[in-house]
Amino acid sequence: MGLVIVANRAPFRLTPEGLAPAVGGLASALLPVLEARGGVWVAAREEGEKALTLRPRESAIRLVQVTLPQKEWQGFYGGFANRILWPLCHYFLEKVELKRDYFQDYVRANQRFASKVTELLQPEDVVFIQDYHLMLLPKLLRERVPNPIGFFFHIPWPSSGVFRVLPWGKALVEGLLGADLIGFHTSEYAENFLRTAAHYGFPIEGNRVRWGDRWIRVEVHPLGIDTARFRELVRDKRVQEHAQALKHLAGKRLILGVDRLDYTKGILERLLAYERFLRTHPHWRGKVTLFQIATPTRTSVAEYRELKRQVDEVVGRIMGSFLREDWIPLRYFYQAFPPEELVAFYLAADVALITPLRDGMNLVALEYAYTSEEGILILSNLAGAAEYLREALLVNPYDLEGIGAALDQALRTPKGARQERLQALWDRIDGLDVKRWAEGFLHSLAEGR
Ligand code: GDG
Repeated sequence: MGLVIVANRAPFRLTPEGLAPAVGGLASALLPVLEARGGVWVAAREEGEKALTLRPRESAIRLVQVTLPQKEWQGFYGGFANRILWPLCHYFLEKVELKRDYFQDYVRANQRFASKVTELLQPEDVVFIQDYHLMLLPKLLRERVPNPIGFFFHIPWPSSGVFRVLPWGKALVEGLLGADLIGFHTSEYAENFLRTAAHYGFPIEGNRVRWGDRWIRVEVHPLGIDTARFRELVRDKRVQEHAQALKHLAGKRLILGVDRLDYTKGILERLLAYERFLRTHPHWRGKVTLFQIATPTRTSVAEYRELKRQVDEVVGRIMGSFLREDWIPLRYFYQAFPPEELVAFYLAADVALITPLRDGMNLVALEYAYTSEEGILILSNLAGAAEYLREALLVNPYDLEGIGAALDQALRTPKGARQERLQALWDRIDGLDVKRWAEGFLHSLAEGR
């Protein structure tokens, strides 16, 4: 049976050296699975953007792009996805810009995807649709083809009271109900979805929603990481050497943050918490240093440029207040690193400070806990991952003093206790392996029919 993955973005990006895997949770999760099974990946392409062509020897997968006219792309992606669904699902209501034009473009883009997928679909194929960009696609496809359709929602499904702020809420829920199986990272999101569907009048029985004579299943499938690949990277001599070099460069206890530069990730709040920590815990001055990697993202959206400006300002202020001849309190990297270098950062860090204000799952937390040998993970209790990584030090990401207290606690935790926590986390993360996630979801999709 062939697998057709449909997602907004392709799992590759163009670099001066050629094609490289895209940065982000989705590509990290699905590329290994599709490469192992073979199949088609369908993704959008903004008109004018260079088409991506995969040579057979570069990959076992076939890439098909759906070209969207520029204006439509702006409304669909820049508008409906990034200015409406993303902030709403992460509970940033004040950032939601409800514009009808955005919804029109979202409908058109989803229709183009539907035509393309219908065109290439073989009778035996299974369709696996990804994320909030394509919420109308399951229904559009269900009207045209009988194939099994799975849908996975990678970001939080908010409480039904928040979701109902959307004037198009019912249409979006109906769009999803074209699928046979809808997956979420956590039970909280699945329950929120069921309540939302009930609000719009759909009968619910257990974890199933009825629409006419169809029953649609809602399940929890927490996404994990490619554990084998990370084990390999940790054993790589060059990665270990690089980690040593980073430790040397830091010269102090190394605290690490890694995120896309997105307001949901709580980078600004984390920097403010660190600034406050240095003020209120003066004995740690000169003994710790924070490395913050902020990967550029959605730079065409004004909101993100404004966030960058605010982050730059706080970075400057921390340096201005605390920098000493013999101590650099903060190193801020506004760039993306290759995976080997990222893992070297993980290995070098004594503490990872992962404090999103909301996050569907947060794979960085899993990657750090899995690769670290004696570090400690401080994790936001508002990230999906917190439902699974119980041995992390959980914090409220809005509570700046609480973050400082957790930092102090983490830095004081003896090696034995840190390793005990890690050991438990490794077992949990082994259980969340990405291949198991995809296979588990696809198995359930096949079984349910
Ligand atoms: C969405 C949801 C959900 C980051 N910087 C670099 C880099 N990364 C990689 C990390 C990780 C991925 O990007 C980020 O994944 P997250 O899960 O942390 O966050 P989102 O991108 O927001 O992903 C999220 C996810 O989808 C999956 O469902 O968990 O909640 O928001 O794999 O390693 N990779 C490289 N260089 C970097 O500088 N190579």
